[in-house]
Amino acid sequence: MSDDRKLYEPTADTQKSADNELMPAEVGNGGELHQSPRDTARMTTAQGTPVSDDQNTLRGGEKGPALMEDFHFREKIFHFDHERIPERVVHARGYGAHGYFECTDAIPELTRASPFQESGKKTPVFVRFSTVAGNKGSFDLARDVRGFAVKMYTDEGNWDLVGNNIPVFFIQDPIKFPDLIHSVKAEPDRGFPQAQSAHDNFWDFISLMPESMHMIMWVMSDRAIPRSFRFMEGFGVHTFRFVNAAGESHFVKFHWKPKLGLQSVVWDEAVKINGADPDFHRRDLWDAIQNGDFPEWELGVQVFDEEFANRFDFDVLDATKLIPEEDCPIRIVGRMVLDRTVDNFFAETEQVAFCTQNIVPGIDFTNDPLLQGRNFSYLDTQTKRLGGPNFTHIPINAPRCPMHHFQQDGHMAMHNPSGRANYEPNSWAKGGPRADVKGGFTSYPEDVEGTKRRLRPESFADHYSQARQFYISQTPVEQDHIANGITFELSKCVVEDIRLRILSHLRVIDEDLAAKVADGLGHDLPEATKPAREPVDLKASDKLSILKNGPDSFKGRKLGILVSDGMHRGIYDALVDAVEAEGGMVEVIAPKVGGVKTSEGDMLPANQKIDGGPSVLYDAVAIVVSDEGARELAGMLPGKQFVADAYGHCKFIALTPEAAPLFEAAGVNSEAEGVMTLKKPAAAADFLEACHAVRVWDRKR
Ligand code: HDE
Repeated sequence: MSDDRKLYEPTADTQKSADNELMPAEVGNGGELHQSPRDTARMTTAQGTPVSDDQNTLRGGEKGPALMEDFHFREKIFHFDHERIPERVVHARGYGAHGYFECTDAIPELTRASPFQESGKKTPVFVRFSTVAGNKGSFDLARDVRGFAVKMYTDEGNWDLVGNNIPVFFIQDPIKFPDLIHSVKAEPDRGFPQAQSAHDNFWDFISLMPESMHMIMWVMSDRAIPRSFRFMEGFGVHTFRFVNAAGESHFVKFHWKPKLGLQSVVWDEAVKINGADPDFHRRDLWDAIQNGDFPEWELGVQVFDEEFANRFDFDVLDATKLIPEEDCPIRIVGRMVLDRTVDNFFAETEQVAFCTQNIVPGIDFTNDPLLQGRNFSYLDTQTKRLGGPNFTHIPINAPRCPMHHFQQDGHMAMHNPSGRANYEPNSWAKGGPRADVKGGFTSYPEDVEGTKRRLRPESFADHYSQARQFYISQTPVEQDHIANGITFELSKCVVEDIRLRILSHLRVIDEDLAAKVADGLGHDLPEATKPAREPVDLKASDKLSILKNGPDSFKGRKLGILVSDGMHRGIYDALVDAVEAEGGMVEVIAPKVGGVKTSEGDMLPANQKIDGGPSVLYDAVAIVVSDEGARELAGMLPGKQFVADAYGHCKFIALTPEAAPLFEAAGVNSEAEGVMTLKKPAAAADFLEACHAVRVWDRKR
């Protein structure tokens, strides 16, 4: 067996069956292209028989029929035919990476969970980000919730925190999940639209589900079109429990805060990115890690007790509600760094099986009904997807701590222990593992009582107050984006009644918002819905806005520099230096991918040809061209669009004076706010400084 095959097959270690020690194999060791023994190895069949010819099937005669005994051909085709496993029924499109969680503020007084016991302790993680609605091959910039699932390989088992980039959810009871997902996915008769909520079925369902209104505000905001995974928050959503060594419990909500700050794209950009680079988010994560710019998040916890829960305005078990940071502060307890791309997408990202029920001593569930429902669904779905109960034997899912139990057999069993004892209690000398009464996982002994019924608690009845709070917490620019998002989606609904029903909900959330959307649709405002419980006015919370929590440097962002033959080499170099000094990235776009001849006479290779590198792929752009280059680009549609889109998307734009004719052809005022003419290299630093503001929102308004 060659070295790299070892990554996905049991090693001697994983088979330490003699003492029932089930150790997993190591997964992956960096994405570098390197030669391994496999690259020079002799080809074999899966059975190990050497292959002499992999170009021609075995035939009876030169032009005769194929022969059944061609075991190499049959094995190869058979295996190919079985390459696909069912894609996830939701969150099918995703991208994962390895890294670690490091505790920075130990909290043994709150939890006995091993990752939090000492400052400086590192726990390996695998993280998978995803969209929800689209299929595995859909585009990255769909308007959608992003999954943010973290598997921590702790010393006492795997802890899966399967969260989203939005802190609340659409529904309160898990029995509605299949309906929600059916409604958002492609309509069953026609098989479209793909990865889009802008259609009748989704809005019909939502219009009949007032509990979804808070979540709708979030998914119609720019949270649903993040600039990259690296610029988005993550949330555990549900209220969980921390339990310490003395058995005392606190409630806890988990928050991931990106080190780079929050950043999203605008809707028109999202639509165009989907065409220009459907893999925009996965490429971004891959490139960042490969470049050594390791994405990082802080882990924050909101910890509170029964007393807080009882006096809080809403039920902390209701997943359609959040607890504002102003009401319960976040304590940062650690950081997560993603520093390794996968070696193989299928083996790791596709086969990783997150399960909400994977918790470890020190963490416990609460009675959030949604969480309780999820605890059934995830195990069930993994069994279907991965084909049997032994998916924990796949290296990406295997714990990195010892495992000892009496489970055996089943499809693809890799770890059956040796020896006679496969039951417990037994009286054999080598009798196998025994439960640890003191150290093992114990459920928090919460009192449970009540009548067996199907009901929605009265404390879950307010559906509009936090939707309104979210809306009033946004800047005017973000409020416009929400109104435009809803207007766009509803304009794709053919049935007028559906549009009107949503407007009647919006009136309860915010009259201005309802009026803007009604105007955008060309409808009169219908009567407001009668809510089950009248909303209350809550204080705005700055933490709910993206723009109030954005980046403050160019770190992790990308400048696109459009160049032509004869471009000013000195200004180009100064731009690159300024971006790199801040930890940003540069891409060069040129009329031809071979590159351009600079003012110094040397060749500058390009990363993109102009029609493959539109400005939507960059956070800011610079146009560094000669007179002739400007004229040439002015005659090309992609050249004009590069400038016009950057301007329309409120980006900071730098240009050399020679670029003016291109701006004229694109209909863009080269003296507008946020458009800077660089006459000499020293001006590059000022441009970068200006870019800290992320976008020139005022230019559009
Ligand atoms: Fe999931 N969800 N979900 N979900 N979910 C799945 O499990 C489900 C919910 C989330 O990268 C499935 O492995 C039910 C909330 C993420 O592999 C499935 C309910 C949140 C991922 C499932 C919810 C999530 C999933 C499909 C309502 C945020 C992707 C494939 C009670 C806190 C994980 C799979 C990955 C995946 C069920 C609601 C997040 C079918 C029944 C709320 C990030 O088991």
